[in-house]
Amino acid sequence: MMFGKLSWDAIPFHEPVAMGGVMGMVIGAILVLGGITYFKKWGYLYREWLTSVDHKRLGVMYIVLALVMLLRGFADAVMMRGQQAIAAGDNAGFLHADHYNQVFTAHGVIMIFFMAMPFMVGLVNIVVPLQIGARDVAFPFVNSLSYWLTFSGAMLVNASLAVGEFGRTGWLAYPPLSELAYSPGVGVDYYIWALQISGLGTLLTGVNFLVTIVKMRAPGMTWMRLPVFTWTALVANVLIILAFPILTVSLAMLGADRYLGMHFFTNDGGGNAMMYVNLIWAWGHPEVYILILPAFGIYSEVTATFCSKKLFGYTSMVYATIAITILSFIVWLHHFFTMGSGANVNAFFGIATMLISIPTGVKIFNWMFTMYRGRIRFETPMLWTIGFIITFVVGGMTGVMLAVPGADFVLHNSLFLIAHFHNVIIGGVVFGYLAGLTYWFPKAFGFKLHEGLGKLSFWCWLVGYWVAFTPIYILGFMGMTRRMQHYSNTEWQPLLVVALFGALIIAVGIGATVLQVVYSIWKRDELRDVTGDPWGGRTLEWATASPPPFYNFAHTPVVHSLDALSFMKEHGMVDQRNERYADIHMPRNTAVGLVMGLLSLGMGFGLIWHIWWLGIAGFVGMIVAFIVRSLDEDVDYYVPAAEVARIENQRHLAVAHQG
Ligand code: HEM
Ligand SMILES: [Cu+2]
Repeated sequence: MMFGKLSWDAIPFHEPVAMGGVMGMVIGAILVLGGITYFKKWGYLYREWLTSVDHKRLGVMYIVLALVMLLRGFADAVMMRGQQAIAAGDNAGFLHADHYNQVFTAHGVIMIFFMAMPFMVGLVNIVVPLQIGARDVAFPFVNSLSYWLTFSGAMLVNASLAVGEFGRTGWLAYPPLSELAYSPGVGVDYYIWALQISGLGTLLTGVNFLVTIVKMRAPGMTWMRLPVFTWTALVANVLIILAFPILTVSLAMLGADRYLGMHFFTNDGGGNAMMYVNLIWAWGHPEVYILILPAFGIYSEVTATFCSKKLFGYTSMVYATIAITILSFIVWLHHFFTMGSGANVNAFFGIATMLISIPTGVKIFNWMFTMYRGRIRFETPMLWTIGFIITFVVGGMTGVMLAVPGADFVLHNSLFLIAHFHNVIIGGVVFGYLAGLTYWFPKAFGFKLHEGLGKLSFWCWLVGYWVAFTPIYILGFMGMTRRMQHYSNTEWQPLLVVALFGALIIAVGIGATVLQVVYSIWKRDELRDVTGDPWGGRTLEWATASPPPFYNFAHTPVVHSLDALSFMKEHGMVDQRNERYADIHMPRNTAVGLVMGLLSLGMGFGLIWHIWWLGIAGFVGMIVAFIVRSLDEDVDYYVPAAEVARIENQRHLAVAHQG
């Protein structure tokens, strides 16, 4: 009773591969926690980071989470590539079917929900308030709560490796397979609660940033002066608000089937699995635009900056972004043309899907025309952008192929689909976020990332992607289906060996990024930037120090045009100093977000294992913590003008000192 379904059998001692992963995770955790203890950093970490409500700190914590989960998701990818490279004919490989199914499910879930999403939200957190000249987000405490809910979801997925199992259902947990009758273990329950908890965090983020961008723009920043990245962040957060409740409801209904014996999606009792498939894709298709649109925003900022020109066709870029946002809600059925909706319905969704290529094409031309006759500086963020354009165009075209219902009947569930979406998600989303990481890293930390290692990472990802996924396209045409733990057609094997080789090249790229971060921290004095504007930026985030003071701007900037900082530079307004400072109103740090996150972790774990007292205690605890927080009146304070003056003068001295 006390421990619900939990017992020692839940730990996979008999599975060497899983135990290897567990050991790795435990050793990693011990090293990190031990290091913090040894260097006596707990107090600092707690005060300055874990309880912080500063959007910049939260942004950094989101990206750290994303990079850690990238390592985990990529380890899964290499295991699958390794398995498929050898498991042909009589060879069974090293992963048995049950484990292989968990691995591809965990890989998809981790990469989308706990790598790409936190990476995006992290960049938006660091950049958007600075780009619009704000002191923080609209609801700083909610921002911290969002982070800790996301963190809690990620920890549940990691816990499933060591305690119990993860779903074997694929990353969207289609019923009837995900129903109790076919997935009686806790795997799907881990899935449901990890996504419910982190999904709530994401929804709160959506509301937070929508309000921030609508209400907190600096004076003079009209909609048509909004930096492109902030535009894309705005529509991504609107999409979150519209789409994530659908995810919540779908998972709640699946949960009701599993926990309360209901029949929404079962085979019997009046249930219908296709309702789930419709609902989950009504969330899922907008989700891919939630990921890609901010990446498009990053490419726009990078292209303008590294060509030292204003972006070609800003207005068309904004309208293209809005068009994609709207279209993204009327294409979801292209994920199941084969379900039997009939020719007319399929034709509608096929054509709607193809239409998206028009605004996307507009964007591609805008980037290219910005480069045309520009003085392009080929630093790493620009390389990612060029690599993106080349790679993404191919992914876009194979997407249009899949949007033809007749073609999709043949390609559905084949490796061609796998190649298509990795083509757009690696060449679009991952390249974009890595460009953003390099571009804004000096803003967050005050020193650049090492350029040579950044270039190495770029070339490995670019070449690695093509070597890893071109064979997957071909295998799709040869008839190989997705999610195969073993195959008997040995003709496929050579291409799968090439694909493994490609994944290993990507591994070098990921290693280069890790090394780049470590090496750059070590050499930070050589890579230091005291100007706050290392790339010749055009937008407001570059108008303040790097790292920015916690209040971002001593004086709220006034915006006179698009590319506000370029305008200031051209009109000699940058070095003008206004020495009369005023008190600044700021939010106080709080542990409530952290506490609620940990309580949600307890709640989720209790519900997964049917440890009802823990589930209830976690839930009640969260409500109590929230009420306590609501009653707390002491949530903000004023930074005295003298303190602001001290911080600002220190910075001006440092800049003057460097000359
Ligand atoms: C970095 C290199 C990557 C490699 C080598 C890789 C490899 C793979 C492999 C082998 C599969 C299984 C294919 C099959 O069903 O036969 C897969 C599935 C998948 N991958 Fe990746 N992947 C990578 C990156 C990513 C990224 C960055 C994302 C998303 C942000 C992602 C999302 C997914 C999803 C959603 C699935 C489907 C899982 C399912 O079938 O339920 N992958 N990947
Ligand atoms: Cu779609």
